[in-house]
Amino acid sequence: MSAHLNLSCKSPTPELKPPKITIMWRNLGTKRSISKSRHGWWRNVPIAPKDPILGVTEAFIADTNPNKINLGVGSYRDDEGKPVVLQCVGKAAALIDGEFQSGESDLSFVTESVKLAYGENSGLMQERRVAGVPALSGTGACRLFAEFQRRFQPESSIYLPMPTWSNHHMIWRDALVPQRTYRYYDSESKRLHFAALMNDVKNAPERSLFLLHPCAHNPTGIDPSEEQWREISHLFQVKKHFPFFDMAYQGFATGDLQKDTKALRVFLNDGHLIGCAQSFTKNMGLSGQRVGCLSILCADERQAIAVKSQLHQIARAMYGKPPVHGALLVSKILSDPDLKALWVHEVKGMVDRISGMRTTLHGKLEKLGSSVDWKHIVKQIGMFCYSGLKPEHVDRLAREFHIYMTYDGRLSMAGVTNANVDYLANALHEVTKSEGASSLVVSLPKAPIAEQTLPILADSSAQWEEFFDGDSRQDFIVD
Ligand code: KET
Repeated sequence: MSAHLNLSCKSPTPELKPPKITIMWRNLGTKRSISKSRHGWWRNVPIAPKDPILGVTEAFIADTNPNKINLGVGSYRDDEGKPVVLQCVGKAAALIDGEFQSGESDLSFVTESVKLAYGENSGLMQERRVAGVPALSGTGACRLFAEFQRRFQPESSIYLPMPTWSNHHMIWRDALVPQRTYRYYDSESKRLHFAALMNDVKNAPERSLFLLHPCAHNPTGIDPSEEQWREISHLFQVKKHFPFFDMAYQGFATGDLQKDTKALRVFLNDGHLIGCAQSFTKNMGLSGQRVGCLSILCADERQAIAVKSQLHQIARAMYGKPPVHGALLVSKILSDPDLKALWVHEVKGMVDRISGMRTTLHGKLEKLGSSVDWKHIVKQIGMFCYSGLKPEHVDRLAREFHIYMTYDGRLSMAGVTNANVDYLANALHEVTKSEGASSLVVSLPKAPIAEQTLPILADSSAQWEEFFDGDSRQDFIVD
């Protein structure tokens, strides 16, 4: 009311009336310049390169051939090629239905996840030295850690195994953390290149941060033995390195969830402070729920409180909190002895199906008289077979046989079924007919790769070839 009065008191003379601003603004530009500026905002945005893994699924979906097979993404499928809802998940869902969904569920989810990874009786939770937070699955846990690393170790790099999950490169790139690689795989023998790995760990500057796959290494399907983990852990102690474990496949290496934590146990026994990203995407089939946990073992409770508060703050500004439903499912399964026993049994079932398919595929290729030595199909563990197929084989498999996999020749064994294994074996035999026994060799750089700030974003065989090409110290600039 008073505002109205004031205005009317100060009513300007007719000549000084405010101009009709809207009309003047409209007159300032022609229709043409408006539409031009509208188009201008994002004119310089290029189409992003396809994700090396998710792009495969897109190509698979677009293919209408009835025989098509998706061996791209590492998600578990049953023998009918369908995603599974584990029985333990179904039962847990019925139990948590209507349960009060408060922030308090965080606590038991984190406690249960940490117990699963670090060991039931490790006592670390009682010591309150673990800073753990729920995360948006394994990817989110890695991203959160990468951000934390940049903030609190701003001078540091991340050492990634060569090869590794392609998204590791993108995650640490986006967190602006420089990347280095350490050698892991010997393409000739298709085994762990233990000597090279130890050499690179030794030659890294003291107090470096290393990403380690504790079990079922993606993509190679090769893990260090317990003895080798001991050696690695010892060298980490000497060099004061920090191990960050990305555990996306707990259970998938041996079929036993506890055995698969052996790397963590070795490091914990040696007194290391560690970080760990856990994912329940594969081992609980919770792909759509995005459930994960990031934990950092600190020197004492005070540090753990500080670290946890920072992790919460980073997450708060990025996405708040992850959805709670998946975390409730996981904590229900992990804390209920019957559900947990059922889950343990179901994990074993998934792993047995995959290893059965390895044996069947290998047998079929032998029967076909393939000239290639395919023993690695059965020797490798976990979800993948790092086949050694070259980009031209991968291209042919997609074009002629409608079989899809990533350009590095990684096959997701979870996509192989009793119904498609004959067709797959025939196709593999067909595209490798001209190859000799030892010719399926992935070309990897011979030396560790120097600092990279750019990702590996290969969406064509040409890009993969460029990536793996000769000089291992080149910068990978892919735009
Ligand atoms: N770490 C590793 C080593 C890994 O292979 C994956 C997923 C993740 C983390 C991410 O997990 P998630 O919980 O889904 O966020 N790898 C498969 C799927 C993908 O690329 O998204 C894959 O390699 O096919």
